[in-house]
Amino acid sequence: MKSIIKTLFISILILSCNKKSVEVTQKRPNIIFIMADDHAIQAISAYGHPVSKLAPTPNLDRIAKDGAIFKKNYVTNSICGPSRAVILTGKHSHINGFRMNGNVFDGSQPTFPKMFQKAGYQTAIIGKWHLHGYPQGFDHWEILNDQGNYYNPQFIQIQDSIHLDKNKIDSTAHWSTQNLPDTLTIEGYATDLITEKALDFIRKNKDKNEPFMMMVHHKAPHRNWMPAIRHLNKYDAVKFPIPDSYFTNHEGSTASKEQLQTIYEDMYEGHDLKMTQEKGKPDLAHNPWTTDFDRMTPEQRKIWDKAYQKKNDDFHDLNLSGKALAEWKFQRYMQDYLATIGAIDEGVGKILDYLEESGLDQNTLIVYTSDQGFYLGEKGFFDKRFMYEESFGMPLLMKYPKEIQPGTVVEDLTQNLDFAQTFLDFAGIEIPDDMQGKSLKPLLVGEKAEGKFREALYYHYYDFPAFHMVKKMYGIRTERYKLFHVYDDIDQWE
Ligand code: SGN
Ligand code: CA
Repeated sequence: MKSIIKTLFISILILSCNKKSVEVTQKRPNIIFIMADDHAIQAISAYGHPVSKLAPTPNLDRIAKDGAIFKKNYVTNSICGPSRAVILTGKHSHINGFRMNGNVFDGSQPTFPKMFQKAGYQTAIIGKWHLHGYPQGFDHWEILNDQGNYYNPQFIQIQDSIHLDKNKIDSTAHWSTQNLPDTLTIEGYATDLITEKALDFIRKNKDKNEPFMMMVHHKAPHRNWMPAIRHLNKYDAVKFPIPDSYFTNHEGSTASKEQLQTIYEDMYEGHDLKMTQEKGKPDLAHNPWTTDFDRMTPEQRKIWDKAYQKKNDDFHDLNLSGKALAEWKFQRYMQDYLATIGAIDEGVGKILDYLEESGLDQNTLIVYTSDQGFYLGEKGFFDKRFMYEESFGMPLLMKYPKEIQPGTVVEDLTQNLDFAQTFLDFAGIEIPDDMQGKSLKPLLVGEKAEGKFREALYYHYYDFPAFHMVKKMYGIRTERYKLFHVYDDIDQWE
């Protein structure tokens, strides 16, 4: 009798322990972090900008509608690699060491994916990495070669490292992006391939006991804005509103006067604007980099040329110059830029649909953002780097039905610096003291403390002299004011 009671007691104990551990693992949300490259706030219809009304993003808007939209989210340093390093570490550029694109990320430092991995999550990164050195803290990674290509891109996985210089394969490896074998090329369109790889990862992990944390990093809508085959004529018939500041003379800003990122002065007519040399022929105008077009298969190239032929021929007939040409270039830029977002929106839709069908949506925090903001012709610009709102601002949408009320609008000052802490907080993983952001969870679950969430934001851009020649600047933004100092090359406050 005594031993029966003992067995019974032990069985109950084991059962209740198992139940508890199941509950604990189930409680921890999956995290899907989707980040585009250079996706402007103006180009997400949930934000309501006139441009986005002509090129809506219904699937991205689903995240905002069913979850939260951040209206004042900002980057700490408006350039690709640095933004990614801040997101991974929760630390400013001068602390994580990655100040500009050419730097090498010190992969041995603590990052939030490493913390998730240690806490038992399955972790993955798919798509653009751009930090040089191999990703660490991920159970699975498939990264684009450097900036990646729109058509038939190359993906590198851990097993492919044998193709690279063995001496350089360590935590701070700056791998050569030259001479990668053709075997790494996957035929298809980058955005679609990344979406499919992300769906594969979810399918493989959906029934596992451990939750997953996956980072999905698109190449689009990065320069040189090559839309998917099915979207080559998507916006041909649309006239986008030209910003009032398109022809500004940059009064009071030497840095703005001296940049090299003006649509009508600095874009390459072939590479960026896909303009042809003469009517009736597909040969591109001046084109310093042909690689993006050379990567296409002959079939892809044929469809591409056919899709652009009429619009390019029409352009030659117009015989434009001066202001009219500058305005034509704006329209071509917008049509291509926004068409590349078409495939992102569709891909996000596929992921949202799959989460809903599989029932995973309830326990998944899904995030959509971009590595920084971008100019769509404001001040005549494309690209980013400045501390003006268009490139300093960063879109941010989050959905997690269990804890975030649909239609949540966050107006507080937030930053990419906060992402790591936010994800750790939602997953119940300890947040290291030396991270410099703040968890955004209280703003999302209605537990905001009295007073301002944050008094001010700090910004610092270091990448000069470099592509586009935007000078170094640091600054501060509060709810009401912004002040920045352009230094090194000149000494000017704005
Ligand atoms: C490339 C682009 C630039 C862009 C940088 C950085 N030129 O050099 O226009 O500013 O990347 O972008 S391209 O024609 O080669 O695409 S970032 O998003 O990676 O920081
Ligand atoms: Ca970028």
